[in-house]
Amino acid sequence: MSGKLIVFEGVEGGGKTTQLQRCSNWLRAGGLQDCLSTVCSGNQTRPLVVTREPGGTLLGAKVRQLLLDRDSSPIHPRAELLLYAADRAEHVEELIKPQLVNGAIILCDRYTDSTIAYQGYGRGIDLKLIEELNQIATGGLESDLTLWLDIDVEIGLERARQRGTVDRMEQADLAFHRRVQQGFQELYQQNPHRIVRVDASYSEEEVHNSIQKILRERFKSWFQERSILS
Ligand code: Z5A
Repeated sequence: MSGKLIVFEGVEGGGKTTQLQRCSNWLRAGGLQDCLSTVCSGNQTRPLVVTREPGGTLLGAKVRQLLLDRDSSPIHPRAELLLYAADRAEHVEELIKPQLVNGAIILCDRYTDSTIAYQGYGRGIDLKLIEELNQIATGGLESDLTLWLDIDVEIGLERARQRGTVDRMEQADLAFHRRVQQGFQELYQQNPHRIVRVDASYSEEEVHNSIQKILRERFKSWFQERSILS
Protein backbone atom coordinates (compact mmCIF):
# COMPACT_ATOMS: atom_id res chain seq x y z
CA MET A 1 0.00 0.00 0.00
CA SER A 2 1.51 3.29 -1.00
CA GLY A 3 -0.28 5.61 1.44
CA LYS A 4 0.60 6.29 5.07
CA LEU A 5 -1.46 5.98 8.23
CA ILE A 6 -0.56 8.58 10.87
CA VAL A 7 -2.35 8.23 14.20
CA PHE A 8 -2.73 10.73 17.07
CA GLU A 9 -2.97 9.09 20.49
CA GLY A 10 -3.01 9.92 24.18
CA VAL A 11 -5.19 10.59 27.20
CA GLU A 12 -8.00 13.14 27.11
CA GLY A 13 -7.19 16.78 26.63
CA GLY A 14 -3.71 16.17 25.23
CA GLY A 15 -4.69 18.17 22.15
CA LYS A 16 -5.05 15.36 19.58
CA THR A 17 -8.04 16.89 17.83
CA THR A 18 -6.49 20.38 17.89
CA GLN A 19 -3.15 19.17 16.54
CA LEU A 20 -4.68 16.87 13.95
CA GLN A 21 -6.68 19.80 12.57
CA ARG A 22 -3.63 22.08 12.52
CA CYS A 23 -1.61 19.39 10.85
CA SER A 24 -4.29 18.87 8.22
CA ASN A 25 -4.41 22.63 7.48
CA TRP A 26 -0.63 22.76 7.25
CA LEU A 27 -0.43 19.79 4.87
CA ARG A 28 -3.28 21.12 2.72
CA ALA A 29 -1.46 24.44 2.49
CA GLY A 30 1.52 22.57 1.04
CA GLY A 31 3.52 22.26 4.28
CA LEU A 32 5.47 19.22 3.06
CA GLN A 33 5.30 19.75 -0.66
CA ASP A 34 9.08 19.58 -0.96
CA CYS A 35 9.07 16.01 0.41
CA LEU A 36 5.95 14.93 -1.45
CA SER A 37 7.00 16.29 -4.82
CA THR A 38 9.67 13.59 -4.96
CA VAL A 39 7.03 10.91 -5.38
CA CYS A 40 4.36 12.83 -7.24
CA SER A 41 4.89 13.11 -10.96
CA GLY A 42 3.33 15.98 -12.88
CA ASN A 43 0.23 17.34 -11.14
CA GLN A 44 -0.47 14.15 -9.27
CA THR A 45 -1.01 14.76 -5.55
CA ARG A 46 -1.72 12.49 -2.62
CA PRO A 47 -5.18 12.68 -1.07
CA LEU A 48 -5.26 13.82 2.54
CA VAL A 49 -7.86 12.04 4.67
CA VAL A 50 -8.85 13.09 8.20
CA THR A 51 -10.72 10.54 10.26
CA ARG A 52 -11.23 9.23 13.78
CA GLU A 53 -12.11 6.28 15.99
CA PRO A 54 -14.72 5.67 17.00
CA GLY A 55 -16.84 7.23 14.26
CA GLY A 56 -14.92 7.25 10.97
CA THR A 57 -17.72 5.63 8.94
CA LEU A 58 -21.54 5.77 8.83
CA LEU A 59 -21.77 2.66 10.97
CA GLY A 60 -19.00 4.04 13.19
CA ALA A 61 -20.93 7.26 13.83
CA LYS A 62 -23.78 5.18 15.28
CA VAL A 63 -21.38 3.06 17.33
CA ARG A 64 -19.72 6.25 18.62
CA GLN A 65 -23.06 7.53 19.85
CA LEU A 66 -23.67 4.27 21.72
CA LEU A 67 -20.20 4.32 23.26
CA LEU A 68 -19.83 7.93 24.33
CA ASP A 69 -23.35 9.15 25.15
CA ARG A 70 -22.94 10.35 28.72
CA ASP A 71 -26.63 9.79 29.54
CA SER A 72 -26.61 6.14 28.51
CA SER A 73 -26.56 3.29 31.03
CA PRO A 74 -23.20 1.64 31.76
CA ILE A 75 -21.86 -0.75 29.12
CA HIS A 76 -20.22 -3.99 30.16
CA PRO A 77 -16.43 -3.78 29.50
CA ARG A 78 -16.50 -6.75 27.09
CA ALA A 79 -19.44 -5.30 25.18
CA GLU A 80 -17.58 -1.97 25.04
CA LEU A 81 -14.46 -3.72 23.72
CA LEU A 82 -16.45 -5.43 20.97
CA LEU A 83 -18.13 -2.18 19.94
CA TYR A 84 -14.73 -0.49 19.50
CA ALA A 85 -13.57 -3.51 17.50
CA ALA A 86 -16.68 -3.41 15.27
CA ASP A 87 -16.13 0.30 14.64
CA ARG A 88 -12.48 -0.41 13.72
CA ALA A 89 -13.20 -3.36 11.43
CA GLU A 90 -15.64 -1.26 9.39
CA HIS A 91 -13.27 1.72 9.42
CA VAL A 92 -10.28 -0.29 8.17
CA GLU A 93 -12.21 -2.07 5.40
CA GLU A 94 -14.39 0.82 4.22
CA LEU A 95 -12.03 3.75 4.52
CA ILE A 96 -8.47 3.14 5.66
CA LYS A 97 -7.38 0.30 3.36
CA PRO A 98 -8.94 1.72 0.17
CA GLN A 99 -7.43 5.12 0.89
CA LEU A 100 -3.98 3.64 1.55
CA VAL A 101 -4.17 1.79 -1.76
CA ASN A 102 -5.08 5.15 -3.28
CA GLY A 103 -1.84 6.60 -1.89
CA ALA A 104 -3.51 8.81 0.73
CA ILE A 105 -1.95 10.38 3.79
CA ILE A 106 -4.42 9.49 6.54
CA LEU A 107 -4.55 11.45 9.80
CA CYS A 108 -6.51 9.41 12.32
CA ASP A 109 -7.64 10.47 15.81
CA ARG A 110 -7.02 7.25 17.86
CA TYR A 111 -6.55 3.66 16.67
CA THR A 112 -5.51 0.27 18.14
CA ASP A 113 -3.32 1.66 20.95
CA SER A 114 -6.37 3.34 22.50
CA THR A 115 -8.02 -0.06 22.93
CA ILE A 116 -4.94 -1.45 24.64
CA ALA A 117 -4.66 1.61 26.89
CA TYR A 118 -8.36 2.11 27.75
CA GLN A 119 -9.89 -1.37 27.63
CA GLY A 120 -6.67 -3.20 28.58
CA TYR A 121 -4.86 -1.04 31.14
CA GLY A 122 -7.91 1.04 32.08
CA ARG A 123 -10.63 -1.62 32.35
CA GLY A 124 -8.33 -4.55 33.04
CA ILE A 125 -9.30 -6.78 30.09
CA ASP A 126 -6.66 -9.36 29.16
CA LEU A 127 -4.06 -7.69 26.90
CA LYS A 128 -3.55 -10.79 24.79
CA LEU A 129 -7.25 -10.98 24.02
CA ILE A 130 -7.20 -7.31 22.97
CA GLU A 131 -4.21 -7.86 20.71
CA GLU A 132 -6.02 -10.75 19.03
CA LEU A 133 -9.12 -8.64 18.58
CA ASN A 134 -7.09 -5.74 17.18
CA GLN A 135 -5.55 -8.21 14.76
CA ILE A 136 -8.99 -9.42 13.66
CA ALA A 137 -10.38 -5.89 13.33
CA THR A 138 -7.44 -4.54 11.33
CA GLY A 139 -6.26 -7.63 9.45
CA GLY A 140 -2.85 -6.76 10.92
CA LEU A 141 -2.75 -3.20 9.59
CA GLU A 142 -0.51 -1.10 11.88
CA SER A 143 -0.03 2.64 11.81
CA ASP A 144 3.05 3.88 9.94
CA LEU A 145 3.51 6.51 12.63
CA THR A 146 1.75 7.16 15.93
CA LEU A 147 2.19 10.53 17.60
CA TRP A 148 1.68 10.04 21.32
CA LEU A 149 0.64 13.39 22.77
CA ASP A 150 1.91 12.93 26.30
CA ILE A 151 0.25 15.12 28.91
CA ASP A 152 -0.16 14.86 32.68
CA VAL A 153 -3.57 13.20 33.22
CA GLU A 154 -4.91 15.91 35.52
CA ILE A 155 -3.89 18.74 33.20
CA GLY A 156 -5.48 16.92 30.26
CA LEU A 157 -8.76 16.33 32.08
CA GLU A 158 -8.83 19.96 33.20
CA ARG A 159 -8.37 21.11 29.60
CA ALA A 160 -11.17 18.77 28.48
CA ARG A 161 -13.45 20.08 31.26
CA GLN A 162 -12.74 23.70 30.39
CA ARG A 163 -13.83 22.92 26.86
CA GLY A 164 -17.24 22.33 28.43
CA THR A 165 -18.21 18.83 27.25
CA VAL A 166 -17.64 15.68 29.28
CA ASP A 167 -18.47 12.28 27.79
CA ARG A 168 -18.97 8.87 29.41
CA MET A 169 -15.26 7.99 29.39
CA GLU A 170 -14.20 11.37 30.79
CA GLN A 171 -16.52 10.80 33.75
CA ALA A 172 -14.39 7.83 34.86
CA ASP A 173 -12.25 8.28 37.98
CA LEU A 174 -8.69 9.60 38.07
CA ALA A 175 -7.19 6.17 38.86
CA PHE A 176 -8.71 4.85 35.61
CA HIS A 177 -7.13 7.65 33.57
CA ARG A 178 -3.76 7.07 35.29
CA ARG A 179 -3.85 3.40 34.27
CA VAL A 180 -4.64 4.47 30.72
CA GLN A 181 -1.65 6.81 30.78
CA GLN A 182 0.57 3.97 32.00
CA GLY A 183 -0.72 1.93 29.05
CA PHE A 184 0.41 4.57 26.56
CA GLN A 185 3.77 4.83 28.31
CA GLU A 186 4.36 1.08 28.01
CA LEU A 187 3.18 0.95 24.41
CA TYR A 188 5.66 3.72 23.62
CA GLN A 189 8.51 1.78 25.21
CA GLN A 190 7.55 -1.43 23.41
CA ASN A 191 7.10 0.13 19.93
CA PRO A 192 9.91 2.65 19.32
CA HIS A 193 9.77 2.02 15.55
CA ARG A 194 6.18 3.20 15.34
CA ILE A 195 5.40 5.48 18.30
CA VAL A 196 6.96 8.92 18.76
CA ARG A 197 6.37 10.85 21.99
CA VAL A 198 5.36 14.49 21.74
CA ASP A 199 5.46 16.60 24.91
CA ALA A 200 1.94 18.04 24.87
CA SER A 201 2.40 20.28 27.91
CA TYR A 202 3.66 23.16 25.74
CA SER A 203 1.53 25.73 23.93
CA GLU A 204 -0.52 24.69 20.89
CA GLU A 205 1.97 26.45 18.64
CA GLU A 206 5.00 24.75 20.18
CA VAL A 207 3.39 21.31 19.99
CA HIS A 208 2.49 21.95 16.35
CA ASN A 209 6.11 22.89 15.61
CA SER A 210 7.35 19.63 17.18
CA ILE A 211 4.89 17.65 15.08
CA GLN A 212 5.95 19.47 11.91
CA LYS A 213 9.55 18.50 12.62
CA ILE A 214 8.70 14.83 13.18
CA LEU A 215 6.56 14.67 10.03
CA ARG A 216 9.20 16.36 7.91
CA GLU A 217 11.76 13.72 8.91
CA ARG A 218 9.34 10.84 8.38
CA PHE A 219 8.13 12.07 5.00
CA LYS A 220 11.71 12.37 3.84
CA SER A 221 12.50 8.82 4.86
CA TRP A 222 9.26 7.42 3.43
CA PHE A 223 9.13 9.21 0.13
CA GLN A 224 12.61 10.36 -0.75
CA GLU A 225 14.19 6.96 -0.13
CA ARG A 226 11.61 5.39 -2.36
CA SER A 227 12.24 7.89 -5.14
CA ILE A 228 15.93 6.95 -5.06
CA LEU A 229 15.04 3.27 -5.41
CA SER A 230 12.51 3.69 -8.24
N1 Z5A B 1 -11.68 4.97 23.21
C1 Z5A B 1 -11.53 3.75 23.84
O1 Z5A B 1 -11.83 3.63 25.04
N2 Z5A B 1 -11.06 2.69 23.12
C2 Z5A B 1 -10.77 2.78 21.81
O2 Z5A B 1 -10.36 1.79 21.20
C3 Z5A B 1 -10.93 4.06 21.17
C4 Z5A B 1 -11.39 5.13 21.91
C5 Z5A B 1 -10.60 4.21 19.72
C6 Z5A B 1 -13.05 9.04 22.29
O3 Z5A B 1 -13.46 10.26 22.67
C7 Z5A B 1 -13.10 8.19 23.55
O4 Z5A B 1 -13.10 6.83 23.16
C8 Z5A B 1 -11.88 8.39 24.38
C9 Z5A B 1 -11.18 7.06 24.41
C10 Z5A B 1 -12.22 6.11 23.97
N3 Z5A B 1 -12.19 8.64 25.72
N4 Z5A B 1 -12.65 9.65 26.17
N5 Z5A B 1 -13.13 10.54 26.62
P1 Z5A B 1 -13.27 11.58 21.83
O5 Z5A B 1 -12.79 11.26 20.47
O6 Z5A B 1 -14.53 12.34 21.93
O7 Z5A B 1 -12.29 12.36 22.73
P2 Z5A B 1 -10.79 12.18 22.99
O8 Z5A B 1 -10.16 11.37 21.92
O9 Z5A B 1 -10.59 11.71 24.35
O10 Z5A B 1 -10.26 13.61 22.81
P3 Z5A B 1 -10.54 14.92 23.61
O11 Z5A B 1 -11.05 14.79 24.97
O12 Z5A B 1 -11.38 15.72 22.68
O13 Z5A B 1 -9.10 15.43 23.79
P4 Z5A B 1 -8.03 15.84 22.70
O14 Z5A B 1 -8.54 15.61 21.31
O15 Z5A B 1 -6.77 15.20 23.03
O16 Z5A B 1 -7.87 17.39 22.98
P5 Z5A B 1 -8.48 18.66 22.20
O17 Z5A B 1 -9.96 18.51 21.98
O18 Z5A B 1 -7.67 18.97 21.02
O19 Z5A B 1 -8.17 19.77 23.29
C11 Z5A B 1 -8.86 19.79 24.52
C12 Z5A B 1 -8.93 21.25 25.03
O20 Z5A B 1 -7.62 21.68 25.33
C13 Z5A B 1 -9.47 22.23 23.98
O21 Z5A B 1 -10.22 23.21 24.63
C14 Z5A B 1 -8.21 22.84 23.37
O22 Z5A B 1 -8.43 24.13 22.90
C15 Z5A B 1 -7.26 22.83 24.55
N6 Z5A B 1 -5.86 22.64 24.15
C16 Z5A B 1 -5.38 21.86 23.15
N7 Z5A B 1 -4.04 21.94 23.08
C17 Z5A B 1 -3.67 22.77 24.09
C18 Z5A B 1 -2.39 23.25 24.55
N8 Z5A B 1 -1.25 22.86 23.97
N9 Z5A B 1 -2.38 24.07 25.61
C19 Z5A B 1 -3.53 24.44 26.22
N10 Z5A B 1 -4.76 24.06 25.83
C20 Z5A B 1 -4.83 23.22 24.78
